[in-house]
Amino acid sequence: MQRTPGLGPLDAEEREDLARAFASEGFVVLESALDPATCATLLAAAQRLASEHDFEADRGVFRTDDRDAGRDEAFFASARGVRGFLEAEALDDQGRLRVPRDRALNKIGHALHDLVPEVRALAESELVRDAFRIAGLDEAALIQSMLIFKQPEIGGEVRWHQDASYLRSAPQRVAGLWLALEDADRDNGCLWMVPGAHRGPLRERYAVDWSTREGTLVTTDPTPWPEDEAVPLEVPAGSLVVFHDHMPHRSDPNRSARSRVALTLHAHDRSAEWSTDNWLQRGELEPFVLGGR
Ligand SMILES: O=C(O)CCC(=O)C(=O)O
Repeated sequence: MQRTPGLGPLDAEEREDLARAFASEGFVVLESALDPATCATLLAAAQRLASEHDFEADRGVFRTDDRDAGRDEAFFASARGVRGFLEAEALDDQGRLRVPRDRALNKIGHALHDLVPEVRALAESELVRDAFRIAGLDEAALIQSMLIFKQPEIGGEVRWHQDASYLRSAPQRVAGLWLALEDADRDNGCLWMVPGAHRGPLRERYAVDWSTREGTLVTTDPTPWPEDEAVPLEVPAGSLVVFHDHMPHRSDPNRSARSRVALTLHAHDRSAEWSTDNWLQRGELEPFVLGGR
């Protein structure tokens, strides 16, 4: 893991160092990548979007402990929109809300970079372009954005997974950015990653058969998750994690009294073809490509 304090665009030498660290470890952490004002703007946008969620009409939950059985039409459609998903523990046995509304959402996704001005401004920044270039994506085509809340006390676990299981291109050229909008530590459910484990196999594949509109998660390699080698990425607000699409990662439930809000962006290289059996299909949305320099 490498840490680089400092704001603003990276110079070519810094970017090359980080690209080398990324190739070796499968992720890099840039502390203070976002200034406090930008973090505050994005957090305020997250709160605004959460307050706009229609809890009467929409009680769809996002959880990762069900082998993705809960993915439905509304989930697939969120690839092209802005939709909130509840924490499983936000609802009681009867499906009634058991926490205040402002503490009920698990996440909002998945086209925020297209449709939410604050996220769009960040997505178009030099920081984001540089970060994807560290990951080897010279012309990043943005495909997914999420606000992940990890609510106090009920924030759900994100089980071990590799993003290439869900986001495939040919050739495989996908990377993720994870931005801490609040401090993240072991107590409130920080990310865990495994240095170098991006060189391991892809263990699972989630694909959608669009003729039946069924999604299925299939085990493609039985190699166990490298639990014993995992390191916690405890980072202050404003930190940016750039990670490889084969990097195994997870996050624990949040049983603390503090939330842990993060914003994620995913992209494939423009030169790679997006797989038609990915759940995430942008449909009529304009391509969102970050140019080279
Ligand atoms: O924020 C988290 O807890 C998990 C995020 C994640 O797994 C992802 O963006 O792929």
